[in-house]
Amino acid sequence: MRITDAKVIVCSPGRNFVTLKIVTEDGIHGLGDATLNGRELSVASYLTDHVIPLLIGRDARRIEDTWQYLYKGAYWRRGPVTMSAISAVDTALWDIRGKALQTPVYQLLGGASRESVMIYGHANGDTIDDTVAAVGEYLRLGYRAVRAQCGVPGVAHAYGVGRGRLFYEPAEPGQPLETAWSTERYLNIVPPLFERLRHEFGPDVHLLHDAHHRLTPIEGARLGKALEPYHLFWLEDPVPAELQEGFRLIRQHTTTPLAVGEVFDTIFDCHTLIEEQLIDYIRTTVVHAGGISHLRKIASLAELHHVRTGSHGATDLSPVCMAAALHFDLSVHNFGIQEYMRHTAETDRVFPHQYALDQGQMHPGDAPGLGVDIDEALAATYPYSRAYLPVNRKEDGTIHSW
Ligand code: KDG
Ligand code: MG
Repeated sequence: MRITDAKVIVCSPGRNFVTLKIVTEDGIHGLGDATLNGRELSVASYLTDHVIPLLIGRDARRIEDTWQYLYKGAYWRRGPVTMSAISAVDTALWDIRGKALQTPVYQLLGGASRESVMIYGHANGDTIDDTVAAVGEYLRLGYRAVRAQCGVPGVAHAYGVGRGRLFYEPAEPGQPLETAWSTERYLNIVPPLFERLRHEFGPDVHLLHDAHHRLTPIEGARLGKALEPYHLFWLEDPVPAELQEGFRLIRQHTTTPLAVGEVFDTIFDCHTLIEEQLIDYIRTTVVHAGGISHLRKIASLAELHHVRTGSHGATDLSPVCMAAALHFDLSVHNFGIQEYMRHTAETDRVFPHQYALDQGQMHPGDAPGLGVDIDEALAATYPYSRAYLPVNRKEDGTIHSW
C-alpha cells in the first residue's frame, strides 16, 4: 500500500489549524493534526518542504518504521516543530490503517479498556462568583470534572479567563497581547476559589486547576499545600517544566496530585518525572508528542510508575487530534482524564467527526480509522490568519512565563 500523494491544508475556521492529508494508491486517505499554536506555518513548511518528499512511494503500513525514519533520519531530533510534523504523519498512517482494515483505530491499539472517556471542561470567570456559576453550568451539562480558573484582582487578563464560558481562545491577531502577572495576588485568590467551590458543590465533583508554568517550585509547593483541604483532581503545570528536578521539591511538600506535559514533545522530556513518581498525570498529547505511536510508549512507561494519562485538549488541538486522542484514551489501561475544550461551530463544520460527548463522557465512535474528515472546499473559505499567544510580564515589566 504505497503513499501516492500528501499535502498540507492550512485553514482558520474560528482559529488556525494545520492538517496533513496522506493518500495511498488504493485511494484511502488519512489525516493528521500538525497545529502548533502561534507558530503554525513552520510545521506546514517542515512537512511540505522536507517530509512529504520522503513519504511518496513509502508503504503506508509501516507506521513504526516511518516514525523512526523521520525521527532518527533527520539527525536533528525532538523539538515542537519536528515532533508536530512526525505526529501528523503517524496519526494519518493510523487513520489509513484503520480504514484499510475497516476498523476503528482503538481496535488496533488493543481494543477498548473502558466504555467511554471522562473529560473535563473549562469553567472560568472574572470573579469567584462568576467561576462558581460557570462550574455549575458544566455540572448541569452532566460533567463530572471541571477545571476552574478565575480573574486575579489587580491583574489584567489573568490566564484562563476567556471570552466565552464554554471555550477559551487566547491566540489573537496582531502583535501579542501583553498580560500582567503577580504571583502574590494569584496565590491569594486561588485557595479561596477552591474553598468556595467545594462548599458549593460538595466532595464528589473532580476539580482541576492550571497554574500555567508561572510559579517557582517553592511557590508551587505552597499552592499545593494550601489546596490540600479541597482535594483537587490535579494541579497542572505549577512550574516551567524544562527543569524536571523542580518537581522533587514540590513533591516533598504536598499531596495535591500534579499534572504536567502539554508542552513536552517526547518521552525524554518526562522520563525522570515518571520514573521518580514526581507527577500523577502526564499531559502529553497526540499532536505534539509524536503521534499515537509515541504516546503509547509514554503511557506504557507511566503505567509502570502509577502515573496516569491526562492529554491536553485545548481548542488549538484540532478535531483530528481530538479524535486520535479519544482512540488512545479508550484503549490505554492507565488513562486518567481527557481535556476537552469545545471547538467553534465553524471548526466542527470543517472537520466533520464521529466522536460524541454525552454527560461529560466521550467516545471516538466506531467508524473505520479515526472517524474524522476535513471538508477541503469549506476549509478553503477560511484562509490562515496569523495569530499569537500572549506574552506575560510581571508588574515591574520583567518578562515572565505566559
Ligand atoms: O496553545 C496553548 C494552549 O493550548 C494552552 O494555553 C492551554 O494550558 C492550556 C490547557 O491546559 O488547556
Ligand atoms: Mg495547561
